[in-house]
Amino acid sequence: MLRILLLIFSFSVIKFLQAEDGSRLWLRYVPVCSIMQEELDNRIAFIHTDAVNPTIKLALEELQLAVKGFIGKDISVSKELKDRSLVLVVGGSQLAKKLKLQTQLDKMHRDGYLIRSANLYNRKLTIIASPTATGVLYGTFHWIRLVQTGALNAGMQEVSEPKYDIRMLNHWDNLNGTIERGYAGYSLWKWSELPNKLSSRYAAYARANASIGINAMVPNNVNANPLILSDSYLPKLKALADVFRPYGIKLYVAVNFASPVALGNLQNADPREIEVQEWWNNKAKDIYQLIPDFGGFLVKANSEGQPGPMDYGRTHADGANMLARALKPFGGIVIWRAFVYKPEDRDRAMMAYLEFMPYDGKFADNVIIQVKNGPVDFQPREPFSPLFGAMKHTPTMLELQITQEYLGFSNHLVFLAPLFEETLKSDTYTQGMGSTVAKVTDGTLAPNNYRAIAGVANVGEDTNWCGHHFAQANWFAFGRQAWNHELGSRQIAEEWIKMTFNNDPAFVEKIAEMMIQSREAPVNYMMPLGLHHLFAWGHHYGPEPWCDVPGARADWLPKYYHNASEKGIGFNRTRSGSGAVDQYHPPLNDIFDDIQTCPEKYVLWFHHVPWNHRMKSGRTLWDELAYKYQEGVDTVRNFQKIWDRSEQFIDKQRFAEVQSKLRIQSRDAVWWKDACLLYFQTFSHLPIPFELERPIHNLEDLKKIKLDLKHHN
Ligand code: GCW
Repeated sequence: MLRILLLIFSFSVIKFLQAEDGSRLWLRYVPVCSIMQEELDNRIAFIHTDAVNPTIKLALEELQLAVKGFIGKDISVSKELKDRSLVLVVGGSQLAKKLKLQTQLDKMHRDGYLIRSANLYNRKLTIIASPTATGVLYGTFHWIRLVQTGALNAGMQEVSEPKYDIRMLNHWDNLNGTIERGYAGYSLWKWSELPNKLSSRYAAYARANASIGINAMVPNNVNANPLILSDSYLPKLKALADVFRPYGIKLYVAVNFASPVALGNLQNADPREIEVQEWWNNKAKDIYQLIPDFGGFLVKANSEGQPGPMDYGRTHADGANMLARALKPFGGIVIWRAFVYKPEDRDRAMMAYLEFMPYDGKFADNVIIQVKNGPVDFQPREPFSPLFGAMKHTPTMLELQITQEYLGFSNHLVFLAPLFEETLKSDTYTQGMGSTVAKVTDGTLAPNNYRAIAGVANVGEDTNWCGHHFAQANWFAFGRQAWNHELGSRQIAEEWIKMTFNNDPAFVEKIAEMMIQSREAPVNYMMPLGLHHLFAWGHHYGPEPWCDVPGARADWLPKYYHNASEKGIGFNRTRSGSGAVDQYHPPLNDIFDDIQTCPEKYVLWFHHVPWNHRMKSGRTLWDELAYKYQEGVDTVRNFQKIWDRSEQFIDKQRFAEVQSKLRIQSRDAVWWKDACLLYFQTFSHLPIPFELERPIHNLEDLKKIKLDLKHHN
């Protein structure tokens, strides 16, 4: 008893001393409650394994660190199987045979793991087993998570396998250290110091990814600088790959399609030219010589000014297949992005589908098409991209945006798991009811060679990695959903809160509720009912629905999307408009086409709607719009109350930092509401319903606001 009291005392001192600046993310190994302490004390005295390699070493170290944090005890690594051992078992090892696990491991996904408590040979054992060392590392982190979230139980039997093989982060980091659409400081990658000096954050980053199952990354921007493939950069890439490897993370690179011109002095980058092909073949050889497990190329081609095969009259398939051939002998793949929209007189939302469908089935078997969740561009809410499920003979993968380009940067608390979940669970109907985006990308409905998912990263040099403490939850959620898209957002939120803040049920409940609501809140205070792209020119932070830049591409201006007039508002994508509805599989095309059946959350995405149109609530469209904006503002104000009431549960620093960001978010929400309502009112000529709060800004003043927020590129 005395010992426990002493331990508790020393833990509180440790807790007191430890700065809670967010740098430890969800990997905070703090003392657990006394029941769990006893349970752990009872179970873990040693760690045993017979397979020692760099990855298993990491798992051992992580366990030692965690147990030390949880119960203050140093556990030793034992060469033999002793009582009260935590046993790490890799497929193919003696131990796997001895413990009779091999048959089960043979049937499992290579990254999968099982965790089991057992009494074997009269010994109490906790087994973490996987066909591979990486899987053991994932299992280890999961076991730690179970302890942190209070979910460890004595008789447990858990088997877990990933839904996607490639769970990838795309960094939009430039070689000069800035990050396109990054809001957490400069890039983590110090290109000028590499390969000789390795920042300690490389391994810390890899560890955080491994803890949530992320196993692939692209360090550089898809608006790619050709230099990344130059002879001086390849050793830098190798140095990063070497750090990431033991954590099970494969390195990929974003490439500039015109690299042979920029680096190889070739006349052009035409994929039909033998010289060009040879240049890529040789480049692939050079890369694999340094990085034998290199993953492959990510390509943004013929999009927003990037070069591509169409510059030479060739197709996406020609371009992708040339690169695919270069990588094939080494097992690499090409991830070719579908984010394309030529400056044409067509609906931008239709462009990717129009451009890619003709090449369905024409891509090499080591090419996968990366499609953003929605058909336009990571807006607060979009319907899913109609390419999902439509491409029957070409694997597609989902690209999500973790960084909050269109969701208040790192100032707004927006938990993205519900947005990701909404996309993954969207029914494409392409193979009958239940053909969700998840199922058309995870191999369930089409035997994909590559089952992959990507998220645009939100990490940078900031001490807390993501700028906003709650933005860490989006990195976490992406990893958890990439592993298992069936996990509910609520469960993910609760896990994250328990690991990142604390386990108190009342606190967890309130904060989880707040996080879940935080997905709809910005939709309401920025762009409710299917509105989209009302953002300011040059940055995507504040509202500028009135924005007009002479000479700018029409589809870069908000008016193109909202079409507000005296008659009404919204983009007519029905059959009487752009016809985009027919890119969706029946019955969705008819559902979206008919204003009576189109879900109201998408109504202004698909329809141009009269101001006095009756909504399901019985209100007119104008009133409903005003109500939605108000609801967004009210929700964020309520977040402030929830947070302020939770002070006792949170360390000082993180409490104050989140509190101050919530104030910004509240002010911004009012800014958005006033800007949009006052501007749209110049068309509707209708009063803001009198029971709602009155605007506190003048439209003319709002129009003068010009934030000095550069593109971040
Ligand atoms: O979301 C838009 C961004 C660009 C980005 C582009 C893309 C990397 O505004 O900054 O460029 O999409 O996804 O390629």
